[in-house]
Amino acid sequence: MNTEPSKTTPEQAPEGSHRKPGRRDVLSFGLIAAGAVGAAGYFLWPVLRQSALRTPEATEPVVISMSGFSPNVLTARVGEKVNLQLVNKDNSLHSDGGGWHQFAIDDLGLDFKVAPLSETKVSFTVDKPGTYDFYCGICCGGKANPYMHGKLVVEA
Ligand SMILES: [Cu+2]
Repeated sequence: MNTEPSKTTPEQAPEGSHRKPGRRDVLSFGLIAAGAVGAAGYFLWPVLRQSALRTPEATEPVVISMSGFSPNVLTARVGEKVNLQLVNKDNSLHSDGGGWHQFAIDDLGLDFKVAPLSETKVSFTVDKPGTYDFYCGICCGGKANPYMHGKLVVEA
């Protein structure tokens, strides 16, 4: 009969590896989870707050500011003229880009710039269906800033 009190044997895991999660573990898990959710939200927010527009013939206002494009999803049809009124609500006191904004689509060779507190009408036609990324590369980290992007969906 073995009456020895239990002793650590080589097969047993070293002390500590099987401990129950303490307050610190729960806390750091919470912080990591909150950070992950926050980061996901940061990158998803431009997608989640998407508001689609539009009718092809009308001139649609697209307001551009430091917080992005509104609306940030545009739809059009192949071969139909897309008419946009780009509205820049920021003034020239913005140190980041001097208040200028841009509406650029690399794949279509489009690059429109809008001066501070001004508007400009632009139009273009797309002859290939697809989803095109538009962006402003002037302010707030430029193209790398997920807020300064939108998409143009062109249907056949
Ligand atoms: Cu901008």
